[in-house]
Parts: sequence; structure tokens; C-alpha cells
Amino acid sequence: GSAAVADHRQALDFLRQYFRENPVTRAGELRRMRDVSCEIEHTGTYRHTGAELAWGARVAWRNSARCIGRLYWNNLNVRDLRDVKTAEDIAEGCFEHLRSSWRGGRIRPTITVFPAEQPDGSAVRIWNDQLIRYAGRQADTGATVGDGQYLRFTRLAERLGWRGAGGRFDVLPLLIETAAGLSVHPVPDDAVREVPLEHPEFGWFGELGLRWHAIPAISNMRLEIGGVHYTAAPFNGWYMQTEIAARNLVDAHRYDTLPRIGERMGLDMSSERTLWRDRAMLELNRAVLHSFDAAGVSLSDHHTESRRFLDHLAREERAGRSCPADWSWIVPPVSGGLTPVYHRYYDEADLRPAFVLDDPARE
Ligand code: HEM
Ligand code: NRG
Repeated sequence: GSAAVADHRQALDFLRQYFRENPVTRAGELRRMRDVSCEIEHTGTYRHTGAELAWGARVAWRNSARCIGRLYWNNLNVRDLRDVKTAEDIAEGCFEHLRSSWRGGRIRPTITVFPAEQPDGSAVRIWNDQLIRYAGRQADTGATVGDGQYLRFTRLAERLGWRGAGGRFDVLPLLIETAAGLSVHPVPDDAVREVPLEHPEFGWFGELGLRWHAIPAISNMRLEIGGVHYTAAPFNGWYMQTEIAARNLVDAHRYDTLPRIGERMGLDMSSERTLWRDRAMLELNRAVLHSFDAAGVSLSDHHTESRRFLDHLAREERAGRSCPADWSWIVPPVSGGLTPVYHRYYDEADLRPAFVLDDPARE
């Protein structure tokens, strides 16, 4: 059958797992199993209780093998917006997600769950990979302005009528697909918190004009719980500085800032063996940590987050569970060997509930 139809086996597997960790009476458990079975028989799907949804979302996080930040999986704030219908209301639900997760800088891990895919295949989709991302354009000189990863997405938004200010950090609009079609929703300023970057010692650093958004809110992963597919379920925690300072601002096809930083530092850039790129990147990491701290915005560092992750692993093992992890994603992109997560192997099981990345090929 179609992927949208929840099959009995997945639903019952999920409920068994749910009741194992959230025990009720045997009679209560059997009644719920029977009701769900009936509901699937008659409608092709079923509706999770609020408690099942919240637990399912938390365990999907717990099962995310690529995530180093899982220690607090049980504290995920779950917003139930399953009854929201129009693209306008979905966009507003996303903006409110960003506002409520912000908490004055003490970012609260949050997920908002919109309506699930229906048995007829209809589904809500957010085309953005995160709720906040910066536009990228090719200038006439051939140089990239903004985030080079979003050249195509930016062109698409422009074809749909959106116009950015033309800067390096223009926040892209949300593109939301519902049964009614695809629509464009600019993100209001009060939903976008950003941190301008400064360096604790290099006074000139601020002149580079670099900044980053405070909240990483992934919006293109399907949340799969007991055979139900929540195609729109954006979630966020807080950043680890390496994500911004070793990848987003560094990758050659993204902001590619190391040559400018190296120049301003006066480094010998004549050969890789001078390690000028490593030195520039290290200072960029310090700048991100310093700036988020000064602004009072939650941000983790790779040493702390690695230690927390191993605490999490130990705690999971004590609870009788194995914790799946993907070494190549868990080990941070700078100073890997300095962190304890580098020096071991992990279980690689693919567990459910889960966050699943769908094919990005749309447009
Ligand atoms: C991936 C950190 C919260 C689910 C990651 C990555 C990092 C990270 C560093 C790797 C990203 C990359 O290399 O691009 C954190 C931190 C959090 C946090 C510090 C703070 C609380 C969450 C939450 C969820 C989540 C709340 C879901 C409810 C995931 C998933 C991935 C991931 C699914 C893999 C993304 C992909 O495949 O592209 N996380 N995370 N994380 N995280 Fe977390
Ligand atoms: N590297 C991406 C974000 C991926 C997820 N990271 C988190 N997730 N910290 C970037 O934008 O740099 N989270 O939910 O906190």
C-alpha cells in the first residue's frame, strides 16, 4: 500500500514500545491497541494521543544517530499543531515556534508537529531545510553574495515573487506546500534572532560584518512515529559553535571567510604548511563562542557537548538501551582527536521513531 497508510505492524510495535516505557494497566494497553487497530482498519491511519506524540517525538530525537546533543532528549518541548490547516496558519505556527523557543536567549529545544500525511497521500511540506537560512546570489562579477548553498532556493523564492534586500544575510522566506499549492511567507523580524560576530582580541573582526542566526531549526525532516508520517515537524535545539565556525562560514561553497580572516590576521598564506587556514578557523571559532556568550545566547562547544554525549551514552546503557551513533557525524569537524567521542566505536542501529530526510529533489 501507499507509504501514507499506517500499517498495523508499525503502529502496534510503536504502542508496545510506548507502553514498555510508559506503563499503564494491561487492560488499558490492550484497549489502546484494539482501538488503534480498528481506527486503521476504518480510516487507513490513526491519531496519536498527545502523550504518544510527545514521547514519539522525544524518542525520534533519542534515536538520531547523527546528533551529539541528545542528553536532554526527554525535555523536548512538543507543540501539537496537528489541527492547523492553511499554509498561512502553518507559517504562523513556525514563526511562533521560533519566538517561543527563543526565551530571551536561553534557547529551549522545541518541535512543532503539523498535520500528518493522509492516506490519500496529501501532505504538508516545508521546502526550506531550516526555518531560518540566508539567501545566496551570484553577482555580475561571478562572486557569490550570501550563502552559496541556497543559490537555487533563492532563485526559486524570487520566481515566486520574493525580493531580498541584496545583502549577505537576507533571511529567506518560508515556502510551504499544502493541498492548495505552494506559497511564500516572509519571516517577520521579531522571529529572527541573530548574533553579530566579534572577536575577544581582534578589534577589526567586527568589520568583517559576519553574523549568524541563533536558532538552528531543521524543517525538512519527516518525523515518523508508529507508521504515521509527520511531513512537517520543524525542530530545534541550540548550536554547537563548530557548525557555524567550521562549516557554515568556512566551506568554500558557503561563506568561504578564511582567506579574508587570514589576511586580516597577517598570516603567511603562501602554503598550506603554514597552517594559516587552521589558525584562521580557530580564531573564527573563538569569535563565535565569544559573541554568543556576550549576547547571552545558548551555544555549545565541542568539548562540552562531547562530554555530555558520552554521559548520555552511559545513561542510556544504564537504562538498558543501546544508543545508536554515527561516528562520522558525531565527531566534531575541528580538533576531533581532542574530544573523547573520537576514541571509540558506536552502535549503528536504525531505530524508530525517527527523523528521516526525504529526497530534496523538488522545484
Ligand atoms: C544533528 C547538535 C538538538 C536532531 C546534529 C548535529 C549537531 C547537533 C552538531 C550535526 C549537524 C551537522 O553536522 O550538520 C545538537 C545540539 C542540540 C541539538 C547541540 C542542542 C539541544 C537537537 C534536537 C533534535 C535534534 C532538539 C530533534 C528533536 C538532530 C538530527 C540530526 C542532528 C535529526 C541529523 C540532521 C541531519 O541528518 O542532517 N545535532 N542537536 N537535535 N540533530 Fe541535533
Ligand atoms: N549544521 C546545521 C544544523 C544541523 C543541526 N544542528 C543542531 N540542531 N544543533 C547548521 O545550521 O549549521 N539542533 O536541533 O539544535
